[in-house]
Amino acid sequence: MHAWPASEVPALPGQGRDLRIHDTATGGSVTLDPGPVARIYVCGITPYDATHLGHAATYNAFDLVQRVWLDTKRQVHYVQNVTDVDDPLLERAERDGIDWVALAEKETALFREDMTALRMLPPQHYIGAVEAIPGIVPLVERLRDAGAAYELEGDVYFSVESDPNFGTVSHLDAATMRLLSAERGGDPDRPGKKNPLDPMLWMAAREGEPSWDGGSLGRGRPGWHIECVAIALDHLGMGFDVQGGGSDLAFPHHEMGASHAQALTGEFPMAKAYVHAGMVALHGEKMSKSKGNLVFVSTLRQDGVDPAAIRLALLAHHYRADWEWTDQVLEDAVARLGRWRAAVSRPDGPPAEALVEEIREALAADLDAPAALAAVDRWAALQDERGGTDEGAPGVVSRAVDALLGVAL
Ligand code: 5CA
Ligand code: ZN
Repeated sequence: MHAWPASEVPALPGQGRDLRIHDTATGGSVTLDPGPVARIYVCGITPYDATHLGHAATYNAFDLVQRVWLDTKRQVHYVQNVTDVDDPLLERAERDGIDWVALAEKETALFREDMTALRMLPPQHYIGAVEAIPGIVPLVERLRDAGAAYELEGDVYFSVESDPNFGTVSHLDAATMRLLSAERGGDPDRPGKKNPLDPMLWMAAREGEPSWDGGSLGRGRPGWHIECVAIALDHLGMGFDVQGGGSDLAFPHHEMGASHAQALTGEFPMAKAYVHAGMVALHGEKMSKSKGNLVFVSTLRQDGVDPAAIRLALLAHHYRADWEWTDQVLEDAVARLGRWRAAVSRPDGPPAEALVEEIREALAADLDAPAALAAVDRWAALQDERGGTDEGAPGVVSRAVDALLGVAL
């Protein structure tokens, strides 16, 4: 699949900082030390509805990760998937009486537009589940042949007991895992499974549903977790730097994915850090396509809201916090954008070097975007109150805000 166009990332004077980030697996902060090419996999959308502010907040967090790396003059190898066949997509297409392929294409196209407008850097490999199937089938066959997977009425399940490190991403107790598994696409109550938590790797063809040739597995379609593993291993290999997603993906999705990969390769861990963004709520509840309490990026854009203001609204919250979208959040962001634009529209101003360092320091410390915004606010206030004599300083600030925060002033 094609991704979306990249906005340019200006180079900044001085030295970028290495990223310290919270890793769900260790429960603490890790300083990442990627080689010259940092490797990141971020779980993509299931395209059955438009991009909402919760999605955008999560992608914003991983965009910042990349901007910090780029500032250290590293290259970034970024991979993202599109879950373009799965139960929720098929169910929505059925409910609305439309073709599931057309629905997925339409929503993926809108996602690309939203990401472009928000200046999110595109992945080098943007891969759909359907196009990944030829790579998924041999992985499932290998897991089965190694005894890490088993068949149940034609479906193939992964045996969580085959990975000695199962549980080390999310560290949840058995009861919580069972509950979350039922809520998030698993089937813990299906009779005949070796362990209720075992996730499906390959679903045998169902009447009226799309299916693909699965070689010795028979016709069917892939499970959700193996989709991301196949794509990540194909394009990044084991031991990549960051696997990212919202906190609702820690279990079962990232836990199961790590186990699949570890059982396949005998290596540990799949990712050096598992990084999770908090959940954005609307009217007191997590924004979710299934509940329908959504504010879409595309609706705001159509209403004439500047995408830079949407981005500032996201950046005003720490990526790990759960927070609530309100009209006030957007109004504050619009006002801030106005203040910043006025401050950089003069040829000279207060010195910019210290501000660039403050933004770098804030982001390197577990992506503290709110602290970065506060630093820019202080510079803009100084410019407004007293101005400054540093020629070109506003240009430096403008480039730093663009390069490190993805906001074009
Ligand atoms: N296709 C899978 C991942 S392989 C999936 O979870 N798709 S999704 O469309 O449901 O979500 C896309 C991303 O947005 C995921 O990282 C998810 O954790 C995140 N996300 C979903 N809802 C919210 C929310 N309310 N707040 C923050 N992030 C969210
Ligand atoms: Zn995923």
